[in-house]
Amino acid sequence: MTAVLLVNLASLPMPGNDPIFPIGLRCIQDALDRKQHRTRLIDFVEDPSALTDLSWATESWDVIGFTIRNIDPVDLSCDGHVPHYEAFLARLRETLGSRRPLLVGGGPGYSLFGEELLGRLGFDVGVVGPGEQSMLQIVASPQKYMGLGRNLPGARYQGFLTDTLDHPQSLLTAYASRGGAIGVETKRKTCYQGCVYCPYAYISGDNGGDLKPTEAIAEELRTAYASGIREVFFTDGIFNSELRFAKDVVRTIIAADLPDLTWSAYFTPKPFDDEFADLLSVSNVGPVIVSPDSLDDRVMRLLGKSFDSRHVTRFIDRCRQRGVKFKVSVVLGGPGETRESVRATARYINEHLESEELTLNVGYRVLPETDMARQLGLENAEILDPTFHPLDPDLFSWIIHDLDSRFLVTRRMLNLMAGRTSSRKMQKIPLGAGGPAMGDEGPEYVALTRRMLPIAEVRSAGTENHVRR
Ligand code: B12
Ligand code: SF4
Repeated sequence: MTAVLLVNLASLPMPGNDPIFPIGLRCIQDALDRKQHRTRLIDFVEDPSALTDLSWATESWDVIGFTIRNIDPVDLSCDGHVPHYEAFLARLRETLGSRRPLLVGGGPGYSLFGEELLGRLGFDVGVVGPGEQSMLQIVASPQKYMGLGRNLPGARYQGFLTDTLDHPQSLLTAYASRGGAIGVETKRKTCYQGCVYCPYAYISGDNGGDLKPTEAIAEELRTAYASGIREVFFTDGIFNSELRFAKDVVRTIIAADLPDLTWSAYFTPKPFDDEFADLLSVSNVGPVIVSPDSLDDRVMRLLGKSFDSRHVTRFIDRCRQRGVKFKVSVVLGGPGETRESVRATARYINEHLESEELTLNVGYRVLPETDMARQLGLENAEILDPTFHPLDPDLFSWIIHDLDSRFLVTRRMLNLMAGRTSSRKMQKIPLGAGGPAMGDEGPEYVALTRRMLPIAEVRSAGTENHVRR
């Protein structure tokens, strides 16, 4: 039996971070518990005092695992989280003194920048991708991994198909009281689409294409419901990428008959048929979220979308006919965005959507292992700080000019203004630094970046380095 402490770094108070239930770390803990290891999970939402008093770290732990969910909030106006992780790890090391448990990193954000974070945070070993199997391997003989300085690939985990998660009541209550949804997985199967900015296939690693048996999904929903959870988010990259299975899951939700339980997920408008829309309409689904990102067909193609604006219109019609609530997510300022494409997207929005049906953002975060990073010729180390695809500085004015006034509500206007201000202050990574880049008509730089100082330097410089949304 190994003593393993698991720390949810995603629950640290950081500007732009609004913590959500730590589903990934709970998967790791559940796998370890089933093999009779001694575990404890530290979460600063559940126990805020654990942030000031780090004495929990000084018990006799063999291994300390850290989950890093987000690198930054993927928002033009927000700072990155990495300096906060560094500052916390420095404090923790100080508290540990001469004690030397094995330090292990993992999580979706960690997986993206595994090599960079391993060094910067001083972990002995990390896991890129689904972590249960590798973590079991590590805790079986921690000494083998001490000072390894390398990441292990994640691996398929058989327990995903057989086990159901039963989360600790106090952790559930802490997050339920904040009003957010808890995550539930239905499958470990990489999305078949190839959006140029999307790193999901890389993060998911070797996920074997496993579909969770619907009985296990029902069991997990019932258990969470019994603990007071009334909102669930299915964490699949795309919930209905396997339409037949998605229908089975929705039938399972309906059959579970859990009054007031609402749920949501990321959907795609294709495949999406009448039968699926019928099922959704009686399943108490919350907003059905689709992400065409643009509503200009040329830009959608450049983004790598496998559907076009006609599919979005059919999706909207199906939802409206059945009173199913939906949200269309649009992110302007990506590859090929021009004055005309912004006009076309705004025209579509004006003609088809109500204000509350639109999620609007500006700026594409360039992430590792994506076509976008490759097209811009940027290395991972260059994009650890918040880094965005080049965008025309006039983009913000075009949006305000083109959208009907009913879409220009205060919150959206504030976001646009914050984005404009931040993008003007960001540094430009010059052409040549990253390779081929934009061609003749593109801007004179490869990407916009917000270079982050270590927290200690920010404080000693006496500056407020954080722009809040
Ligand atoms: C579902 C999802 C959401 C849902 C979450 C719903 C919920 N209540 O859980 C919603 C829509 C709310 C959401 C919001 C956001 N998300 Co999100 N989300 C995802 C998504 C698609 C799946 C995450 C998930 O839960 N997977 C299932 C769990 C079980 O897997 P997991 O957490 O990865 O854990 C496994 C491994 O990572 C590993 N592991 C985890 N911890 C540890 C620890 C150790 C020690 C080890 C060894 C292994 C290990 O093992 C686990 C089990 O196999 C990912 C993309 C992806 N494909 O991963 C993005 C992703 C995690 N999100 C991301 C971001 C940025 C956000 C937002 C900031 C977006 C925004 N601007 O609002 C917010 C932040 C929310 C928050 N406060 O943390 C980024 C994070 C990386 C980054 N760029 O910084 C991702 C990777 C997507 C992307 N754009 O690249 N998100
Ligand atoms: S549809 Fe979603 S999950 Fe699939 S590649 Fe595109 S952005 Fe990624």
